[in-house]
Amino acid sequence: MAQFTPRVFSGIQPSGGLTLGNYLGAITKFVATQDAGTHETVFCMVDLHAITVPQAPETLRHNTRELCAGFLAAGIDPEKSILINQSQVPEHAQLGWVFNCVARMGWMGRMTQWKDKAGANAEGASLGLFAYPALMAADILVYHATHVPVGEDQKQHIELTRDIAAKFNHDYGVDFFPEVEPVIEGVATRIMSLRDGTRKMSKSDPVDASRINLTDDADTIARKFRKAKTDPDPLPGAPEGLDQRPDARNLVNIYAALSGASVADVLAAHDGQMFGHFKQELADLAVAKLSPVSDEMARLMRDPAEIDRILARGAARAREITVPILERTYEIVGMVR
Ligand code: AQP
Repeated sequence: MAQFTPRVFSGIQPSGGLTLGNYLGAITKFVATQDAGTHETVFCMVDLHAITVPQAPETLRHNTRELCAGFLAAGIDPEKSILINQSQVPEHAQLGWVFNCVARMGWMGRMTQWKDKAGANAEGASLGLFAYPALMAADILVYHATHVPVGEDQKQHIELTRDIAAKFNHDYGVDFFPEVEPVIEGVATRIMSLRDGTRKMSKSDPVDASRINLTDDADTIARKFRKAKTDPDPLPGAPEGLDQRPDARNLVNIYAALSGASVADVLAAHDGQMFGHFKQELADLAVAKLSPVSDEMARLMRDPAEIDRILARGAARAREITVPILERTYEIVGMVR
């Protein structure tokens, strides 16, 4: 087995503003991984993925810069990590094409995200939405990344990435692409909608009250938590008391993730409390944690040229890794170089 440099890759789509789900499920973990210093780290705004569903061009450009501001404000250091926008590193799309020819239609058709997003209208969905996981595999493997921190919803795509790497290696008789490992840890792997505890909190949910946006002000955050769906029972004293209570569980999970405490400790401290009171505490905690991040995002957004400079430099650093890996891939496949 070839030896690979321990390297982390992960990305977020600029398909809307950042949500509390992206923040807790992804960005805070990215920052922790970067700061641990055990792996090289590459973080990406995946704008090519965003256009698998319609995006207004100016909104996409704004969201991409705002997402970059979110990464920086949360603690991603562009000197320590490689911070990039996907379309500025063309090898992602180039390897994506090779992987379109490795992945099988049947594999793609089984992806739950495809089924959820295409819904009943698969005929009208874009080809890009169907092929999304092959491009995602390329995003990861064009860096020979070994670990991918993600939320629970992306686990199936990482498994597909492993299948694509294994099929490529097998078909061409090489040991070229690594077996990537998903890293799905902590209580925040799946933050749910504030309006329906059985659905994921999502930046493209048409109902704004279903999510906390990182750009929401303190009043909006408090109002959204106040109106969050719960049941009439008080908080239980132990995690088993949250069984069959998805909305209640979600709020407790969010509290635990924001405070750094375990779910058991949060429940022990709030045993028997009514949700009205708990929601107020949760809102205060969320505002205390998120407002420094959103203030810094707003500051960074006042200088978009600086954001563009950071992304250009990130792309140049990224290509030192991606160009040789793509060149070698083309050689293996039989392209004249
Ligand atoms: N609700 C969530 N809880 C925990 N983690 C989440 N992630 C997203 N939502 C939650 C994690 O954030 C990273 C980036 O996700 P993405 O933007 O690439 O796509 P997504 O998972 O499809 O996120 P959204 O917000 O739901 O976007 P849209 O609405 O455009 O589809 C991933 O690591 C993801 O697990």
